[in-house]
Amino acid sequence: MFTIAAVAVMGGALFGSTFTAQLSATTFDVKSDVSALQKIRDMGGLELVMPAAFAATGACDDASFEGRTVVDFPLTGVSIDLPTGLAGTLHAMTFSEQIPGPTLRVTQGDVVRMTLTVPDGEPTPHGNDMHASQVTAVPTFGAVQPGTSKTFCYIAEVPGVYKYHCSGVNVAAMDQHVLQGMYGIAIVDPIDGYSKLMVEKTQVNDNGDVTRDRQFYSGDALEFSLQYNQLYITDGNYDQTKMFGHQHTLTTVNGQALGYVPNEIHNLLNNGDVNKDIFVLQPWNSMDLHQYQSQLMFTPTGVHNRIFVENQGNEPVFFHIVGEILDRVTQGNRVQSHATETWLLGGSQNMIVDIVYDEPGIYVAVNHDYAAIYTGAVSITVAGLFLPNINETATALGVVQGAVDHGSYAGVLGNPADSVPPYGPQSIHHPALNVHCMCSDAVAQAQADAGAVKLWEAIPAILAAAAEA
Ligand SMILES: [Cu+2]
Repeated sequence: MFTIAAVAVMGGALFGSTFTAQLSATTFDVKSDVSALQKIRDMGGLELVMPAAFAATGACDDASFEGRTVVDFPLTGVSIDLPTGLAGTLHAMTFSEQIPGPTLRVTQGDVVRMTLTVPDGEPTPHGNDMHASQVTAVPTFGAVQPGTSKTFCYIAEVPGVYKYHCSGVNVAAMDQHVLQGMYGIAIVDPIDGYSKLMVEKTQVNDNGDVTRDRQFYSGDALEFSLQYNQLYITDGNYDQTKMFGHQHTLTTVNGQALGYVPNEIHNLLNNGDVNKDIFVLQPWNSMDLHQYQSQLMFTPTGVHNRIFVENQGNEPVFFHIVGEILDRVTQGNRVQSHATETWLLGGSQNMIVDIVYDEPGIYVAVNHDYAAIYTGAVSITVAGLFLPNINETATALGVVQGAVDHGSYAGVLGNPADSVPPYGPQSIHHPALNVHCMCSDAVAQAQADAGAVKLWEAIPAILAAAAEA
């Protein structure tokens, strides 16, 4: 059983030094006593408080920040309802009304100025722990009460991909807040840029010998980001018993189970019928689902892809792309592998996968744990112009521009906006984006305002115009 005393001990172990807990004598069962969390909330959380001398931790006026670029990163901690597609409504907790939260992108050496605001009326305080920082956890990540905000600053010293997450109410209920949606990533680009990519190939020489033929690609890349997690829910609420047993309800990628599979648009364009499914699992088929309708990811062949991957969850991710070999795996600023079939990410672990798709086709990124595959960890990328009907139909429709011009269907349908991180100095820009996210209508509209296409409006309008002509 999980007692407050146990939480305090855990906190002590986590933070490694002395602290005073407001609660000392009281112990109660958090799992079964629903009033326990309320008691913690009423007192403003378990205060793992250090002396006031440490109050300046994370302050933004540090002399070492002078001469550096300061990047603001505002977040709002807010509870909203979102659909899960397969398990009813999720009573989600979010950063800024989206799961995952907004992606921060900075260059190594920049100062990040993070402000977390919790609106009045939000039923619980929230916190924020950015793994890209190296700022003492206590008291920096303490609870931010409803109706208040808190700012801390740090230098992003080490390049890589880093999780950020809600730290709950001074670490109490942190599991609930994270697994109900409060997580995101920070990408810290290396100060000297990304290395060129080497891909192992072979060739037959003029004299008939088969020899190695290494191919090199510039550090510039077409970029995607994939964040893995689980939902442990009953009736839309976090179910801690399921979490303790690692019995997830759904496996999510960027907040959604099976969010990157075909939908009825692809059915129509490729099979001529919205009801003729291309793939065995298409739970987000309808255009009425708007930003929640599943979308495919697209890339041309022969182009350097850089995928930022984070395991936000509570279970391992065996990252594999069916039909491909991961050409390079980087963690932090160190290459871990040149070519590997699968790479294991433990909880709160990340990597950058570099890959070049050589052949046109359908490639499926999975967590190669069958329990994860069957519950949602399937994300499809179509490389090149593989589906001739989509090519013909979609190019003729001209939703955005011609597919042929770009060597991928992203030219007409766009890539899902939530699969593409903010651009950095070495990003190859996507020809178009479509509105897609596990997010509120306001966030979806913000994507549209930034240029992403609402396919659920564009496709029917174009089809109607085509029928009239
Ligand atoms: Cu929270």
